[in-house]
Amino acid sequence: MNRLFKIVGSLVLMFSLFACDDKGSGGAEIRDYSEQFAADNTAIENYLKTHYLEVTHNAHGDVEDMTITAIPAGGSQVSIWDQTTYPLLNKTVKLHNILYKVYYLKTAAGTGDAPCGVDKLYTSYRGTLLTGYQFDYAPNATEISLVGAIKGWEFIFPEFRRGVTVENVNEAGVPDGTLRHEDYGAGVMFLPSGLGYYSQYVGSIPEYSPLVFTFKLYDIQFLDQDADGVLSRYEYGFDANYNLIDTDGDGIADIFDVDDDNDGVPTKEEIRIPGTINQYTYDLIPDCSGNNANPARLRKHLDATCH
Ligand SMILES: [Ca+2]
Ligand SMILES: [Ca+2]
Ligand SMILES: [Ca+2]
Ligand SMILES: [Ca+2]
Repeated sequence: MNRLFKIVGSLVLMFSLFACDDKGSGGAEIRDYSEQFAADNTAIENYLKTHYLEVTHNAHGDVEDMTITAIPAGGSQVSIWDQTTYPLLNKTVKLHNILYKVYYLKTAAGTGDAPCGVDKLYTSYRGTLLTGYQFDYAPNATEISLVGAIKGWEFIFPEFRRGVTVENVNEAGVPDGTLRHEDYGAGVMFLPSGLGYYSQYVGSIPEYSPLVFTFKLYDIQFLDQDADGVLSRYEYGFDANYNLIDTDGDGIADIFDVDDDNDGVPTKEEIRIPGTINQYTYDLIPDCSGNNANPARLRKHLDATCH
């Protein structure tokens, strides 16, 4: 009897250990992603219809600050949902086997390159809950790797462009070694909890919290996740089913695949300039016929018929 109890007891313990993956930090069952997204989307749309956005600009015309406030009773402010100065946009992305609709808006598009979803950023940002509670604030350029960031950042930052970095000059017109950012992209993203922390209680963010971020995209560092010589920005993208591009269909997305066309020759070898140890820049990688001028060509590292 005593032994049986012990066995049952350890089975219960084992079950609880294995069941941890299905529980949130509060110990409750993890909620269904689809149902939670529907609830979050309703809450976000209500927020957009009951809050207004104020944007200030600096002397150069760049976005300085973005503030979101609840429209007071009887107030004449135009909601984020109804205003047309900064059109409300949305993007469809796939995660957790469901499609998420993510609202965002641009207060400035930026003039430079866009990052891809796995690059490194220099950004300033403010994070709040739908209640207005501010849980994070980084007023100065902060280095963020999108790979380690919440998923909403990976999906929305590529819609924005960086600006330029300019060196300040002193009164005599001599560069003083300090830098400023100009012409950068800026905006607001409204993330369902599934693209944030979901069932985790993180810092002062309760479980299942939709998150609002205002942000500026100052600069980007382009990365090559799989070290194959092709920057991730040229390998990152989504197909018609919202999956990461996987040229050879082996289940490893191009950004992580060292042999993108599965012809047995690693990409880093295929893009080597014959007779040298150097690789072609992406612009000059030829197709199987040797052509390197046709912009629509299929580059040889993506074509299994040659290497
Ligand atoms: Ca790569
Ligand atoms: Ca692949
Ligand atoms: Ca190959
Ligand atoms: Ca090939």
